[in-house]
Amino acid sequence: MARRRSVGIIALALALALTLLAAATASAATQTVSRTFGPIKIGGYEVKQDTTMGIPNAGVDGYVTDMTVNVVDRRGKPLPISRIMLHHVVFLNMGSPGDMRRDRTCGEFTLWNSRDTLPALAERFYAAGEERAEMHLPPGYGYRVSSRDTWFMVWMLMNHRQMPDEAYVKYTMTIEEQQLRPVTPYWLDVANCSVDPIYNVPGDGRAGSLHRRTAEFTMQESGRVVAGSGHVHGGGQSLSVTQPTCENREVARFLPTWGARSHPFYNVKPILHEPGPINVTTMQSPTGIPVTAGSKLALTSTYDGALPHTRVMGISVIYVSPDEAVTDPCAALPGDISYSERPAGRSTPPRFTVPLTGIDPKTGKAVTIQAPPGRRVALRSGSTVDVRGFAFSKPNIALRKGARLTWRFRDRGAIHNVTLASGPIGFGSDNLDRGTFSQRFTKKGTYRIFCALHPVAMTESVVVR
Ligand SMILES: [Cu+2]
Repeated sequence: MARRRSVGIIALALALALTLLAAATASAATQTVSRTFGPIKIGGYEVKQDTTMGIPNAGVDGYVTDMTVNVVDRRGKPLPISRIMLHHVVFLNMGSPGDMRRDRTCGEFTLWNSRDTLPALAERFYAAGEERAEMHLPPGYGYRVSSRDTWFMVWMLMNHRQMPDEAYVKYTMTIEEQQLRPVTPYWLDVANCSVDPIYNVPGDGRAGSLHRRTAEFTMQESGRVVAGSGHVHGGGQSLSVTQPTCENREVARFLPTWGARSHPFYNVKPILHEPGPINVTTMQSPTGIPVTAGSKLALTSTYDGALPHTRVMGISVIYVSPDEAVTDPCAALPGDISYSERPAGRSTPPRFTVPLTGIDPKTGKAVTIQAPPGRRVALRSGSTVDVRGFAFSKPNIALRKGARLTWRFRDRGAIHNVTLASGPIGFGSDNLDRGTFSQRFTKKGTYRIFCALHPVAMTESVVVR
């Protein structure tokens, strides 16, 4: 009897322990985890960009349902843009043995020097810029992750102060350990497959005109688009996702909101690029927008066409829940498509002129300049400017209308570009450490130019008469 009772007590204790364990497991099923990468050391007024392999991954096996990112100090406190600006950050996942990932819209990525490429053996699954885009999937869906994943990060940060600084990129994820319906990220990008997917809006149209750029993407599986987000730069009007296969009907539209005139983006000096939006709407649909393997989605990026906007982007990341039961990509759209609310702000991109910035020789501080120091030299069409030693060899140039200028990139190992800050027509070169870039100046006026990677050190003024 005694033995039986003890067995009974043990059984009871075991049952109790199992119950407690189950409760513990249930409470651990959803967790919020934060990971930090850094420190990233950035010189005074430096724009720093890189691709880092092996950043901390989710650390657990499960499904990411929500993800946010910010730039913080050593103690985890968010850094104001008066110190560091997170220009953009992209997260890529190579997966793990037995669950290798590949990017769905690129075979290979072009690297920072615009020349070397790497096979796209990792999928871009989340990104954010100044608008701090967030990933929020509808209930029941998740992006599958494992503690054995290899993660990459493509990032660009700007130091707005004279003194060297350091920053950490902190990303926070809600992770569900139970199985959810997995989503596949599709990266839609009108300048796709580059770690710096930029293009330039000439901005020589009349007031109110628009500039559009479209790219098409082939879906690799049938399923339903359950969420999406967008990224544009200064001057952006909208991002529109359409189905060319279905009379090009619009299935999603992402809208930027711009800060008020008093917003730090327009007031924290130096201003090293045209400020981006403070928010871009995100889309959710628990039912999902139908897509089928082989059908196409198009992304159209629309910008203001009346002012130049250089080195802009047009990107949307959408999340597809694979479902072989979807056979008609043109089936009726679900009734549950919803968008995040737009914050207070301006709904159309403000007119903004990017100033040239130089260094005050006395204080070493950044100041707005009209032109770099030095005399202006008149050049014939076909003349060349050397880009060498972190400088343009001829910083002040006068040209006749219609003349062509060629920049020769001669800083081996250091990448530069030639980018319009302000002027009659927008243009920008690739990021280059060799080779040349040419531009014909077809409109009279003053062209203020900089290297967007070294905007304080490398400036140039071209007056076209
Ligand atoms: Cu440069």
